[in-house]
Amino acid sequence: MDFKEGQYKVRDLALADEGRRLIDWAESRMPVMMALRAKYRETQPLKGYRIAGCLHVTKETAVLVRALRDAGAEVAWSGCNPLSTHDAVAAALADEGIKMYAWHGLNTEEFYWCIEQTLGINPNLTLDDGADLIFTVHNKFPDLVPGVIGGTEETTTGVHRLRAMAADGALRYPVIAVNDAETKWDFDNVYGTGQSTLDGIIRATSVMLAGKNFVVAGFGHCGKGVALRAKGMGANVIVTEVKPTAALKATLEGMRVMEMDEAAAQGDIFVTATGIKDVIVKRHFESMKDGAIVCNTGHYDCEINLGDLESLGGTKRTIRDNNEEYTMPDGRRLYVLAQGRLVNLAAAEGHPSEVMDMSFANQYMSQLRLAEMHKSGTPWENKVYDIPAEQDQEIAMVKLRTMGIGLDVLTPEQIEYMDDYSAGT
Ligand code: 9W1
Repeated sequence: MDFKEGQYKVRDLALADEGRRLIDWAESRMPVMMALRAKYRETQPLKGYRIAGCLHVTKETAVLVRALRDAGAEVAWSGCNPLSTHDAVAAALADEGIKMYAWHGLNTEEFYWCIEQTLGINPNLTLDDGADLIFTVHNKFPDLVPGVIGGTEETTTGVHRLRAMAADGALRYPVIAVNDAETKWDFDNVYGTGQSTLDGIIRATSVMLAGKNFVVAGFGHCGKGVALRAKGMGANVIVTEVKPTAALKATLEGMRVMEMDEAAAQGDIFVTATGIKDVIVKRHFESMKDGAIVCNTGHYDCEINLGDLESLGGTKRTIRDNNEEYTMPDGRRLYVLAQGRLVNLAAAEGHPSEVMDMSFANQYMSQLRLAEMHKSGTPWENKVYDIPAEQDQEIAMVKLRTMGIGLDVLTPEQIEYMDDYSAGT
């Protein structure tokens, strides 16, 4: 471990060069962040601001960190998940002077120790993925609250909890809900999860998707992303659902919709993406075909009931990383990927950089908004704020421009026509 008091604690600083190459690669895929970084390097809107961040230490996050620093901020960072920290990335950022406290596989005590170290900069802005930093400031370091202008939160769960906190009058500084931006949740869930889930399945199995019966449980945003990508790879997609409108959408997308009890016997590959537990249980394992592959990209590891699978009394062996074979007493072999945990994170690398580009542009612009609010001298209320709708359009427009895609513009006559209510339709 490399530790310098008040500066960093990372696995191994010697990994910095490897980390820099990965971050440079991510930069080449994140044009919106790079445009924002170049723009605000000039005007330094974050000069004098101290940001404590708690978010997965990945090559994409490093691009966000560099952009915050280049806008003038002093930045201290910890990871928000014990397993998502990329040690080479952490080393590179520490080497660049970011106060970095993160390493892969730290325990719970170390996790909170890292968060507390970042609070040592006496932050006036917080940046969260899961709200651990906001909670730590509120519960353990209330003396810091008066100095904090506001915070930003990345996730659905975090935003939900912060809204509950605000409703109880317990939230003590304003927070912007980054998650609720359309350019965040819609693209993360559909295109991020869609690609990374297939990526994880392929890395763990090298299986061919074309011609397979590919069962997707749940046709929410994540399920839809997975189903569309699988279809594009030539699979026969079967969707299972509990919600009538979702089932109807899947049907009209050309997918077969049926009960899991029926799909279980037909599927070659199963992906759960429902957010609820016990989607695949004992009776499903009992009717699956020899060779069936089962994995989850939904809510943690409870969607596939592995206890049920173990209870069928077969034998188990590891085929390769993230791929375990269960041989049933009747000789059928079933394959479980990543032990039923999120296959897109465990067996692949999370969302592609191109998707994180937009999520992090929302984080970045929200931090700027908090600093602007502070400079204008009109403080906000202690509640959860939404991203302005114009910010979504702005981010999407920059993304399109960097992709070389042009848009038509409404003429004044067209706008007048749209708004006209004098002559009927
Ligand atoms: N976030 N940069 C694992 C990611 C764990 C993870 C998690 C992402 C990114 C969903 C954020 C093994 C990156 C992250 C790589 C990796 C997430 C949990 C990103 C996808 C969300 C619980 N949640 N995310 N890249 N681990 O992709 O910051 O590889």
